[in-house]
Amino acid sequence: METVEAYARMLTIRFFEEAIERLFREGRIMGTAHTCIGQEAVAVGVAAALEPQDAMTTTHRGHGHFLARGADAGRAMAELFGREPGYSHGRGGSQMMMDPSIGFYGANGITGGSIPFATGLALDAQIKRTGRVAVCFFGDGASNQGVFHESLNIAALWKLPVLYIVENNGYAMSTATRNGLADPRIADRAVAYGMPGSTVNGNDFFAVREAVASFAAAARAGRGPALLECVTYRLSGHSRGDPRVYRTREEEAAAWKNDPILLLEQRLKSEGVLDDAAVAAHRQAAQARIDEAIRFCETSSLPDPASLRDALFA
Ligand SMILES: Cc1ncc(C[n+]2csc(CCOP(=O)(O)OP(=O)(O)O)c2C)c(N)n1
Ligand SMILES: [Mg+2]
Repeated sequence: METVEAYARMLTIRFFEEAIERLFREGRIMGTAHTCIGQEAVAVGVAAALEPQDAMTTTHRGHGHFLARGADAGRAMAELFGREPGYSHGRGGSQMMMDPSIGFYGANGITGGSIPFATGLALDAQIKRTGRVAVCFFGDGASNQGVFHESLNIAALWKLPVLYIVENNGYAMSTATRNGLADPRIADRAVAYGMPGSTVNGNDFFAVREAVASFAAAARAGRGPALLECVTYRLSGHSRGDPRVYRTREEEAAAWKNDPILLLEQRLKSEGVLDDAAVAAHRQAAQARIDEAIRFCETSSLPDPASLRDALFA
């Protein structure tokens, strides 16, 4: 993915998430959602380093990963609106989106739930020799789940082509990482399984893309899995309506200074890739894509009640 395209995708994610938060406040969408404002460079940095045949799984905070992978913003938003064109025909909502045609094997409401899925996808790739690499996202909180350790062990043992991307965004719900992790350096856990692990600035698109490209090349060459820790900050609340009483507004203001979109804009401007007018035009175009997505949702039909029992397996 070209850098300017990556920048445009980060803007789409940002404005998508801001729109979702606004639509909830206005009572125009139901349920809940976990937005990823502040974490866009992780999503796009990872997606930019992958090949079309690669596979991705995500978490409860997955809109950004899905859009980074190439999902249609209108159809993703339609899922939140409960409309028929949504990725799960409006039946699932925020945490139930997938599209295997773009190598996206789903969000997951179970903390850590995406980790074994990606491990299984990597086993499939290894057995069938497809050259595919599987990538999963999960949070700092999820890295304490037993399934994290089970998955990394088997993936290392069998040299599976899977990349474990932990988004260390400072919090698991209201628990700050300093209160939830015995050792805050999550990447160091890779040592226990004899796989490479490293930590990058997750707000730096280039750092993320470079690290993933190198780990993906090794995995594709049969050298097995890796653990990449992307240190970032969840500028959003945990989920809809989070009053954020567990941290100060001063802390948030400091974190906004490291907004990954601003950092990328500064870099692209300093390198002469974009000027102020181009930045404004990109921002306007991304906002127009989101406004169009909302219009699409509001004019789309709701699922037919007669189809209520379709795709039920219980
Ligand atoms: C198995 C399980 N336990 C608890 C929860 C409730 N829960 C939802 S999100 C979350 C925190 C996850 O934190 P982290 O992994 O850091 O991801 P982040 O929300 O920061 O993206 C928890 C505990 C859950 N969904 N699933
Ligand atoms: Mg977290």
